Amino acid sequence: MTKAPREQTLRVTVTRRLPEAVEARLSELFDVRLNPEDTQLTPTELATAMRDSDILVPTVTDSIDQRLLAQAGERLKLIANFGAGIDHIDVETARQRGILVSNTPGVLTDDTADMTMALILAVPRRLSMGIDLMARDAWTGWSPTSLLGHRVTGKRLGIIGMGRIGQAVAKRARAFGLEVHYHNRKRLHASIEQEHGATYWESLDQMLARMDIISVNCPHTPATYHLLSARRLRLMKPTAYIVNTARGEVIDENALTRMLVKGELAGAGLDVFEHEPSINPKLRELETVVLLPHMGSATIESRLEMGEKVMINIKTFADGHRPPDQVLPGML
Ligand code: 8YV
Repeated sequence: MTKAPREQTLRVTVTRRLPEAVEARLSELFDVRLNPEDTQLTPTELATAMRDSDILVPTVTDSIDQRLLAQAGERLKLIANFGAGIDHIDVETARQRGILVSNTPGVLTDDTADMTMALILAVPRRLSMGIDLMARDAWTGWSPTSLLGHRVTGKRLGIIGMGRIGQAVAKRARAFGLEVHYHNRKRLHASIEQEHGATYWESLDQMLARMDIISVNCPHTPATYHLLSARRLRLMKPTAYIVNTARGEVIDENALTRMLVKGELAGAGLDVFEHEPSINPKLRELETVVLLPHMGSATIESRLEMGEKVMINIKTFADGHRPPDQVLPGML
């Protein structure tokens, strides 16, 4: 077990601004370096932080790769990520260097599932077109044939990744009368399938071909990079919709955009992108698409609870134990 330095002297560097209450508590507990300007640290600044700190608290916007980890100082012992996804951290290299990694699972499940559901409703019901019409003061009055979308109730939803968030989406989807289907690395226990009324598809290809709506809820790992490749996207029905609140890298964004432009898919709701904050500019021109700026877990409640988890992970580590949310290589 990696030995933690004495708590009072622990230097913790937080890469982005966090809610005031979290920063205040962190400052009471540790020798904290904050980032009040909230500007993303450059690789050089990150390297400095990793040289001079015992603990780093990064977010999804910091890429902690092999090259950076090679420059980490002897004193860096824990990377306590503020976030659930850890695809921006090279966990294996960290492990080799004796640096533990922890994350904040569970506390953003409901908020992310809510946002997924919001997109599942928004895309087929053309919410963004209605909002745009009102914002431009272009509404000329009700008409029986204007802004017609498609009914959500009764449609088949295929969830890719039936972990915490996938299951929380299933729960919501059922309440909206959707038929729940899923694909997962491992089949869930029969009692959980029953609880969600969910049908398991071992073959992702076969599920894709039969669904009306696909929701991506799996983590981004080497195995899920471009899981929805051009080939797989072409398996979907042209009337189908796709929603992604997980990670942009799971979908080949350019292939998806090309299909949406040609009308080979009915629409998409995207909260995450392959090269955030850049997006394929053609996506912005499409009426069939709802775009959000990675705000799936953006509630004050979730951010406070994420902060709470980060502090528990650091404190437990400082007390000489393994952080409760330690992430091991290949775990996600
Ligand atoms: C967080 C997320 O806001 O936790 C995650 O994996 O994708 C987001 O919802 C972000 O990661 C904070 O670092």
